[in-house]
Amino acid sequence: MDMHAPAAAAPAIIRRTDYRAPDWLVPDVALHFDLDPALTKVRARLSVTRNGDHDRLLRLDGDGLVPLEVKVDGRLLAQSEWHLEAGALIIALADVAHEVETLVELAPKSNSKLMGLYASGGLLCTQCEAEGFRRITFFPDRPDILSRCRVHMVADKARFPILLANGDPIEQGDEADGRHWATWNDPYPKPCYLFALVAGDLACNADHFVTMSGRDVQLGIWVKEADLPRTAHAMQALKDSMAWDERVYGREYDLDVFNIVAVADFNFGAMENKGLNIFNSRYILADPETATDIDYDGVEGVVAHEYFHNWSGNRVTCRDWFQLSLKEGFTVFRDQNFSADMGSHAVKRIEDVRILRDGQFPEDSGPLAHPVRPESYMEISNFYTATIYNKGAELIRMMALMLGPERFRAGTDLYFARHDGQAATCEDFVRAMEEGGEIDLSQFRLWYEQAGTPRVRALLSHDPVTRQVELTLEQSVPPTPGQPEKQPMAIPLRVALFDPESGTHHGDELLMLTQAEQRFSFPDFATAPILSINRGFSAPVIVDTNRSQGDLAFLSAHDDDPFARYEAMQQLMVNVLVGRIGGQTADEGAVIDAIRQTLTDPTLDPAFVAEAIRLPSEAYLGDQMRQVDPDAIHAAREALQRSIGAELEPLWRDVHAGLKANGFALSPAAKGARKLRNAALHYLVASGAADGPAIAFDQFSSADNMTERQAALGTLANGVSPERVAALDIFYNRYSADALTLDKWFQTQAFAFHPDTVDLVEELGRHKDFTLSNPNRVRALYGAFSGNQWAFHHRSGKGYRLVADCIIALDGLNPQTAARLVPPLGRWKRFDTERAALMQAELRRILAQPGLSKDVTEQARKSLD
Ligand code: 0A1
Ligand code: ZN
Repeated sequence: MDMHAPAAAAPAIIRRTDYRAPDWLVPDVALHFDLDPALTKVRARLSVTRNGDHDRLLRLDGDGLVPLEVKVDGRLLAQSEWHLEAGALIIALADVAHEVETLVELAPKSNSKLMGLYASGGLLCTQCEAEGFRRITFFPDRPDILSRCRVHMVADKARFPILLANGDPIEQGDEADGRHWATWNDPYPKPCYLFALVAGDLACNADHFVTMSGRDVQLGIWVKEADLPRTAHAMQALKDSMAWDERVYGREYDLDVFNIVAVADFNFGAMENKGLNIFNSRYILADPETATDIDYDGVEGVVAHEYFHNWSGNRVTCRDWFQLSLKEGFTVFRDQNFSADMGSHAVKRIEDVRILRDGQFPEDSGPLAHPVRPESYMEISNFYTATIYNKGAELIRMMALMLGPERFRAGTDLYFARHDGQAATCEDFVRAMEEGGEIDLSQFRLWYEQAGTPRVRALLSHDPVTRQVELTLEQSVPPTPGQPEKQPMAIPLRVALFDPESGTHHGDELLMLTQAEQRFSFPDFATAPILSINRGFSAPVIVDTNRSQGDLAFLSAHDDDPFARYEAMQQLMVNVLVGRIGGQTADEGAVIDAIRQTLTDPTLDPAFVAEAIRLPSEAYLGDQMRQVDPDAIHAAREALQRSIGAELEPLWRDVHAGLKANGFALSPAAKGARKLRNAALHYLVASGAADGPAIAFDQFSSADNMTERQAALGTLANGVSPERVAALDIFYNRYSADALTLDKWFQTQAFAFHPDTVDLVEELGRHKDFTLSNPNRVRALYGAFSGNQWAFHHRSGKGYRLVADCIIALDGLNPQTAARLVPPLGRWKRFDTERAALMQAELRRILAQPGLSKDVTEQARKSLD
């Protein structure tokens, strides 16, 4: 061994404060693709202009590219006239404007990272966000360079009859040798991360949309011919999104065509490339046979999200990647409200808060915590996080709440008008809100700077003599990596004070908590009221209160804010469970009564009831404890579930039988009924009733939709009945040819509360249908498994080893997807010393791998701190 070999260089850290305007701009690009999976030639002609008075070299980013030709103003440069530096092409240019041309060759079919130009199921497609364009051609790959782009593609006509790119189609034609070509032009200057092309044998679900100004836009959803019948829901979602953005934000679509392509291999959910969105097929394809209601909602939400990016992301883009939440937080907020308008506001809010608590709160309290506008990164792909997306959306929501609808709209109008065609910052957005909405957001800006979930302690006291009610609020923001000290935040809290006699309140108030401790007085209360706080989850904080179980039971029956009502019920359950886990004999009667009361209240929407009666997840319970004890949590939760099941058994039977539908429908009412019916089945089986597995098996076999079929399968998968094995086999045989549905078979087993889950996952990792090359399959098995707290944290450490093995094996193929599996291993500080040591050992083993990617290195290193 060479003792002088340098240690693997630490990946460079990029800092927000190092931002500098670009040295060279690229107003126009012409790209020529000679497409072939084995060897694609890319010729790029860039018009470059010097930005300011300087003599710095032109630097065109590249990742794994070798220039076969470099020309400046038509002249072929000698090798000595350019050089490569960390993959980038460096050229000295004399004047203020030049034309630079490069030629490179790519092998899309060997691109397993799924970044840049790659092959998926016979298609050629691209993914450029965040830094994939530099894997296609030499270019200043940063979002503040906006270029008009023209794309010319040539390919074999039989294999790739459809050629799509950004913008509008211009021309197409045939060549003599069985090849054909197409030219597309995108008139809107855009950053290169929004570049896309697709070539393949695709069928189109074609439709159209007439915009608010009367323009007719051609819509196309492109999939494999056999999948066409599964595209109707996505098309409806697209048209609904287009109409919604006009109605709610005054935003009209701007090109003559809007295309969506579904691909089977994709690292994330979907991508908002200008005029040519590329989707993970799981967010396009849906039919009752294979998609659950959650899948349908996912399709609707993601189609809307990508469409909404046309304004919040594309027309106004990000100056640098530290501003990622500018487009993502705002766009998530927009898609959440769209979905709420399409279905139930109450239920959507509950679902979104659950996603935040399950995904973002743990991130914010762990080693990977970062502000919504981060200060530094090694690999930007690691920052497509729940904090940037979901907490970012909560920040926009708080501003919208503080401003009210009209002033918020004035703020967004100003933002779009002022920054259209620009690369903007989070600060630009906040300033537009301040000016358009006439509000001072100075202190609110801390939400972008400080990581960590604020904690608010709320104490209510009542003086019967003065009839005064006093609410004392204290806030604290926990230390997070690099931020030991925090300042008080501006926290908008919606509150109401309920009269326990009448069950009503005198109105909802918005309190602004801006200091570390603050008192609010309310006059004229004869009796002590009951506090309803953080109604609608007005701020993404953790609230501790001095409310009794009786107060919570009252709110779970009377609160007129659906979120607060749900929350009271959850807190009631958490108190019992955390008490039990801590060895106390907490009374479960209040929980059972509240569930009975909720189930039998005819005024409630079944979808809301299903949410309200659901026990908090094991992970959420873990978050409420000083140290997570996965076995004790599991045992306590299972025991409570069994009691609820047994005590209310006749009710569960009634609900389950009563909600059996006569034929499938996708209306909110039908979806709500299925949700509650599945919850009833779950409790019925949990009760231990002898016929439970048979009833589940019957639902599994007779269902005419995947929502009921998969729920029954999931319920059976938790147990050890003979029906479990039968149902899993039937499911496999029926769906093994359909990748998205087979994912559910893997996922259901990885999620199962079964004593042998960890061994089953190991076996499934060797199953003939398991593959590391498809990110959906990897997430279905290992992603789901690492979210199964009880199984993943198996005392033996085997769960940690399985996930670490997967990360190591996957890193060489697809580092982005590998890196997304690291965070669960980084939660070791929350566990006992034995588990913590096992998790740390796996992180060290990962870090010891030679040639480890920057993606996994960053996540694993930070996770060990
Ligand atoms: N902008 C997309 C997310 C996305 C990010 C990176 C990707 O490449 C691997 C793909 C998609 C969105 O918010 O939907
Ligand atoms: Zn997005």
